[in-house]
Amino acid sequence: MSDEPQIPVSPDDETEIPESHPRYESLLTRHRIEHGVDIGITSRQGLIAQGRGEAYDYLLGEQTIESADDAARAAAAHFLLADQPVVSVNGNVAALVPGEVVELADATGADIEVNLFNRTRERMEAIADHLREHGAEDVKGLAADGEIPGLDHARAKVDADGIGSADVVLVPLEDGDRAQALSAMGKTEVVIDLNPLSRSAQAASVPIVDNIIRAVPNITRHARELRDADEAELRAVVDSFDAETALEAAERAIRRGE
Ligand code: PTJ
Repeated sequence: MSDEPQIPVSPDDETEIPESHPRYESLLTRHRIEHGVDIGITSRQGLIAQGRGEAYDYLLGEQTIESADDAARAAAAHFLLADQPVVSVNGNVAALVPGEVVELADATGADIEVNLFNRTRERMEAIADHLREHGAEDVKGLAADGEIPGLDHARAKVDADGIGSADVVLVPLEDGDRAQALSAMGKTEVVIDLNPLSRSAQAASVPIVDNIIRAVPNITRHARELRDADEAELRAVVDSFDAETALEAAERAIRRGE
């Protein structure tokens, strides 16, 4: 019999993956995505997206590199400075970090909005329910009474009082055209994407090149640390971050292991 752990069938059994396993985090992540597909919140394409992300994570050493930590701190400062920050949630995000998204929203006063590429009423509702089960009080996205100009697919549908009027939006794990369209609307965009060359990462004001399962709790940790900072301190954190430098550092880490 192999030494590999048996992958459990439900997140309730996550403890069946021994934490000592060298690929514990990766196995846990796969398991959550698989479960997300089983319960109808993650699309099958989400499995492919996860595989792509994993390859980059492997090359990063499955750790948060320094430039990603700087980016997470800048993201936290942006959230705390914002009038109306929103965390956008798709099927992968809902499967991987539902509770962590709720904690981030609580720590920063952000709204949570479901926004899907493969949008169906059933998936929208299942994701909103899943987030509520993890403690979310108000989940936006179902009104869909606003629109992001210049996009001809379902991701253009937003809530007018959510992403539609937000000044800072966290956009994790997606392809780049919405990221670019949100930038064109003048919004500050924080992107989480393990691929520093993706269009979303390239379009972001703050690209966080890290696995979402590490990045979201890390933004929350920084937000809690910065909670008592005044506006000048928060602006200094924002101003000291340079997106291009962070993307170059991530690419070097991936290509050359630096
Ligand atoms: O739920 P839906 O219908 O909105 O669809 C969501 C997916 C993810 C299927 C859709 O947005 C998609 O196809 O995305 P892409 O074009 O595959 O892009 C996903 C990006 O996220 C890629 O650049 C991956 O490298 C990256 N990625 C994947 N998993 C992770 C990740 N980045 C951070 N953490 C991860 N765990």
